[in-house]
Amino acid sequence: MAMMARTIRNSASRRTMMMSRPIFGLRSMSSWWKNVEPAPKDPILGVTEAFLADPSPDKVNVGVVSLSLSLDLTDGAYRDDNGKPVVLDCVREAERRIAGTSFMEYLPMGGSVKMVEETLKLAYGDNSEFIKDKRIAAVQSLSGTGACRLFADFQTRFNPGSQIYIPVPTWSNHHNIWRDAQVPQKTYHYYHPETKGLDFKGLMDDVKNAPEGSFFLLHACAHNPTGVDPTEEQWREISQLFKAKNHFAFFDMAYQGFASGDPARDAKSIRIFLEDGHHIGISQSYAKNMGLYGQRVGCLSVLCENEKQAVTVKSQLQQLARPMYSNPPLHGAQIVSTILGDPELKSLWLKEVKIMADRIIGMRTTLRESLEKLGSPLSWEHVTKQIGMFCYSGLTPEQVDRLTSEYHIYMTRNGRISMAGVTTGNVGYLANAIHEVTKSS
Ligand code: PLA
Repeated sequence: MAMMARTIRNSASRRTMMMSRPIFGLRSMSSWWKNVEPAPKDPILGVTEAFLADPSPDKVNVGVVSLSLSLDLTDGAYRDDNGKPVVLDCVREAERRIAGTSFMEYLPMGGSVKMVEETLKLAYGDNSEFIKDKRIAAVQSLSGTGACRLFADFQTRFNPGSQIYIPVPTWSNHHNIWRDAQVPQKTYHYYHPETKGLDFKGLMDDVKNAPEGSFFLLHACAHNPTGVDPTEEQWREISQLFKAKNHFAFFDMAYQGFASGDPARDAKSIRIFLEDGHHIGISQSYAKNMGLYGQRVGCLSVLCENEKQAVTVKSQLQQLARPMYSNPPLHGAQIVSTILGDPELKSLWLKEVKIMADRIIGMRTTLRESLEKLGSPLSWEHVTKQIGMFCYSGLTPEQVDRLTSEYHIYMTRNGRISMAGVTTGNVGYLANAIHEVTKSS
């Protein structure tokens, strides 16, 4: 007892001594993060934050232009015609079937084998010889972003010093992903501001002039932010030139099904490259086409020369994942494999994807017609020509700022409108606001 009291006394006095003694060579506690500057706001998700902070009342009387309506057309999150987020029926049914599962263990580092198998069929085709021959190294990824990042890390580890060619413009996060993976970036021409279409000549020149064996990032369909895709014929020419130059094509396919309403048709670019014998990489995501945004489920695949190489490459992809997040999440993968593994649920999913894509296509027509009816002096043909979730409107950053400050309409400052947020109810309000800020330009 006495010993214990002594020990406590001793340690207490030691503590007092330490506290009163100046600590040389150590920073004071508050200075550890002194040099950290605030990160710049994300050009997409930062705008959504601003929308949520807007105190303007959300008066949902739509089409009546004099009323104030608060509209978020920033990120590509699908809404139904009432402006509500959508959980697909096939997802609801899959969740019902999964409910009560006793499996809550870790998935393997490469994720759900069943989910990956089904996902590869969507990109490479149901009867793909590459799947049969086990030539594809594939792992479940943290949605499309995770797949791109894993690939960028793989590129830098096994092709150190290599660069990536990225289209102008592109999804803003592509720059962050390859930057953080320490891959130097080059750009290639893609969008032609005057024609509001594809700068095919500029693109082909850049592909031709890039050093032999360069890495290129391609949007498989529904290019973000422009909504401008090459035609089938143009894809064939691009593929041929890639072949001649021995370039590597990495396809980001974040919107399969959202361009045409048919996932097989939207994979056409990839199928053309496969027919031509390219060894490509693909990022796939179920965020948009299954509405599984927050589940973070996707897939990274790399087509290899043979099965042995695919096994090796997969082992290295897993090796990259292990120290980062160890293994991917289970629930979203179970939803996807339940849907795609059941012919009935799969056909329900295909129907639901088409409904989403068709609603967006319909809204493009209504937006264009509304602007024309208002007597806009500008051409809005591109609104219906572009495809996918986004309309690259041609609005200037200043015009976007006016839309936000005067009409509470939020979108990215590059003039990208998420058509997924446009509804029968708000399209009139949107058209009027666009007309007001553009009529004198
Ligand atoms: N690739 C492209 C071309 C994308 O547009 C997006 C998402 C992703 C990958 C990543 O999606 P995922 O990780 O959720 O699967 N682009 C959104 C959202 C929809 C975002 O910026 O994160 C956009 O509004 O552009």
